[in-house]
Amino acid sequence: MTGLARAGKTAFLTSLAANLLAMGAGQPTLPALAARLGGRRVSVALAQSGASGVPRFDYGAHLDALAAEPAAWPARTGAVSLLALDVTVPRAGLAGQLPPRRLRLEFLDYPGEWLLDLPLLRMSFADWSEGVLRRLENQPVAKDFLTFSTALPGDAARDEALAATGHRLYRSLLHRLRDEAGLAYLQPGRFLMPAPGPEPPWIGFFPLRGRGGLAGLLEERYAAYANAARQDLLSPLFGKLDRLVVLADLLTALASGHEGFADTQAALSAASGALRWQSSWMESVTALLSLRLPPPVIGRVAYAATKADHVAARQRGNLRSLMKALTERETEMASAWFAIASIRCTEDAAWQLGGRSVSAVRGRVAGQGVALSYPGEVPDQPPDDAFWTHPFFALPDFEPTRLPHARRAGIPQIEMDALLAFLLDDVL
Ligand SMILES: Nc1nc2c(ncn2[C@@H]2O[C@H](COP(=O)(O)OP(=O)(O)OP(=O)(O)O)[C@@H](O)[C@H]2O)c(=O)[nH]1
Ligand SMILES: [Mg+2]
Repeated sequence: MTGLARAGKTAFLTSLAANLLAMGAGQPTLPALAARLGGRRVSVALAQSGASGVPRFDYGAHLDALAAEPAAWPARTGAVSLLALDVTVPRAGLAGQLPPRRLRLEFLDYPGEWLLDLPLLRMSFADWSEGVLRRLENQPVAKDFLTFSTALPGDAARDEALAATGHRLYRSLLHRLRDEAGLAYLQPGRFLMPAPGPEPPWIGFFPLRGRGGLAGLLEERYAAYANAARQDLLSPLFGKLDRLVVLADLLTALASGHEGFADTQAALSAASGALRWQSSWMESVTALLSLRLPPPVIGRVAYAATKADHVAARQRGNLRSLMKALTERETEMASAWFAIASIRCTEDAAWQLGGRSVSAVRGRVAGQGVALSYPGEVPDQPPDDAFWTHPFFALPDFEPTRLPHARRAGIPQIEMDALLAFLLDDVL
């Protein structure tokens, strides 16, 4: 399960665990999944960590924070973690007499920052630098870094201190672009979300044009970085992935304006473009390197626009279509698109706006109490220039809905049940 920063990954996993556990206890939390099961009653339990080397997704802490008074959204995630559930499913139809099927469902919270490293694996340092430097040209916050890098002559000598300075400036720029400008298409991802453990020396690079000694040093480091990213993909953890959920917060991207939306669009397209070749690429390389059978390849992908509770039901079809228009690729993977809310915080409400009735939503907004919101008409295609003359209104920060009984009754959601029914269809 992956998505760009703030896409709603932690909320998704927390709600998924709470709702599957509650479903196992007989609660009607995931109707579409229950329909797919056709009356079979599953049992669900959090799996023991055993000898796993990956940190566990802290389901209990996230749920407690959401259920507390006042409720808190999860904090920003700092590392990869794994949610593992043991599920027992009675068999359907004639096989009903056989013992039930035991499944281990493992969901990896894969940082979106790292997803954006995939395109680097097949891109040269020069091409990557060119693309990054061009995207930075119009960024006011990039001034310090660009002043530094344009002052460097194309044949600058190989110099560790210069490399260190450039790296520091570039890395702090990436942080500002993410945290202040709200951008997502930022590479390399491990500069923002470092891999666990001490930082290797080859991390110290930055984008640079030219053919001198310094560019050579940076190119070597870039290659070492790409190699490490490749090794991570080949590790048993990632080699075992066989289905994927990609989350994106398109509503916030729409509200952030033309440039912000273009950034999200570029990031999504780079990431889903990389996934298209990932399966065949991984298959052949692993098979060659280790002379063993290729690992299972990703066979199912669910793409979901998140936080769909910010718009009324009538608009969610458009949101789903927009997600599809942004990510659809020719691929052998079974793909489906959704507009979900992991934690539904609003209800639909009619609202008189400028003399006409619009379908709005009503929820509790931090510091304001209950408020109505209508951000605008969601486009079903990437918006044209005319759209940006009447931009979206800012989205309110809804407080998490009150969940005093989340542990027993689950968490109200939108379309997460349909997403799970698709994702698990073959194993059910
Ligand atoms: N209304 C609403 N808001 C949501 C929902 N899911 C997430 N949010 C909002 O989006 C924010 C980010 O959600 P997270 O689940 O922390 O996102 P993330 O992808 O894990 O973020 P990082 O770990 O920082 O990359 C939350 O703090 C909420 O404000 C939802 O289903 N409904
Ligand atoms: Mg998170």
